[in-house]
Amino acid sequence: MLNNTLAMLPELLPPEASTFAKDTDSTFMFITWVCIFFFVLIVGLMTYFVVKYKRKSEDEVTPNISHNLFLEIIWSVVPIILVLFMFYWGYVAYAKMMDPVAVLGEDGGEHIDLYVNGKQWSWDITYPGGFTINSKDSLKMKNEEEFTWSPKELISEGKENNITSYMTVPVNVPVRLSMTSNDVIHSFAVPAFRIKKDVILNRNAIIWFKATKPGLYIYTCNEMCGIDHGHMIGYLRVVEQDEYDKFMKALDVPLPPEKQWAAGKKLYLNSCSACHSLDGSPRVGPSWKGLYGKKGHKMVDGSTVDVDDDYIRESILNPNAKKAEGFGAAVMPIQKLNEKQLSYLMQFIKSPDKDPNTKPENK
Ligand code: HEC
Ligand SMILES: [Cu+2]
Repeated sequence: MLNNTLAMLPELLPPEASTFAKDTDSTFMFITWVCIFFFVLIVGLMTYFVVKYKRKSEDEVTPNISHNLFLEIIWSVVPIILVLFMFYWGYVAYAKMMDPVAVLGEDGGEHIDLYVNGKQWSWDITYPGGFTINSKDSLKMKNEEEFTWSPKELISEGKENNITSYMTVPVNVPVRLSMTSNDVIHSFAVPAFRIKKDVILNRNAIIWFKATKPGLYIYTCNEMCGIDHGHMIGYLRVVEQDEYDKFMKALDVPLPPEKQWAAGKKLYLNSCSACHSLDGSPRVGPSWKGLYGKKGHKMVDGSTVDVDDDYIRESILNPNAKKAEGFGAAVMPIQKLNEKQLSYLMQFIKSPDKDPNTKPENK
């Protein structure tokens, strides 16, 4: 009851919109009430003593009290127990945030992977399928009219509030954010979800959440990262599943041709380069140097193939169907790629040294 009264004070706490919010808030409320209790007790007693033991006459002498063992034990042991209890409570809530099982449930289940890129000074959000929404082309989508919300209105409202980034997730579905930074340390925080994690160059920070209430929330950068740090605010829309599906469909516009090879290269660097070199040296798998178009490419079973689109496609989708000579024992893991990603990768594999779309330099 008291908790509710306190939480009703305007803006003291943001809405509770994720599965983590309750635990964080109960810890926070417990600590707040302990503080209030001791504040009242200490300041109250102090005021009372000030009045009661005020010097009554000029020659009154302060009695010399050295200590009181009983009181000292009480005021040491009680706070220790309280603080340990706060630690335990907070730790249990924190451990849940770090443990995917707590979000996904024992039997695993589906989740959504989003990629978050912090940079001075905005956030880029990359959705499954490789479509990135950044501050420049926020919500540039087809079929806008199909939505129950208006992307255009959201953006114009966002602009007024210095919003530079937009994220959309479905309600009640676990979401995993893989986050990294292009430059300095940022920190990704969603107050309504009670989540926050530092985002650091060359590191991949993971955070999970499950939103529980549809609505419009904000995310911010919580690490002072430069002059426009305050502009790293984004709108986070939590929507019903069918609305999310519509949104993903609307995002499903292929990259312009001049960006496809570069997207393929990025996929290569992220997912394939550990096992495939471009310079002819074998790694876990064969090098891609001179691979495309090769005639009579030898397989472990003695057969040969001509390397064309179909062979590459099969090698990626069903890696163990045909194995290149010399790599019979090595296993290529199945790659989860969609059609668009496959076509970008294909362009890169065909011409790993050079983007065929770039015009020859006239020197
Ligand atoms: C863990 C290591 C590993 C990763 C990661 C990996 N591969 Fe492979 N790949 C292999 C191995 C081993 C082979 C050869 C055996 C086979 O075909 O299964 C191979 C073969 C291939 C071939 C056929 C090459 C040839 O000379 O016949 C293609 C094409 C290929 N991989 C594409 C990819 C793509 C695209 C990715 C990234 C999306 C990728 N691989 C990621 C290990 C890997
Ligand atoms: Cu920042």
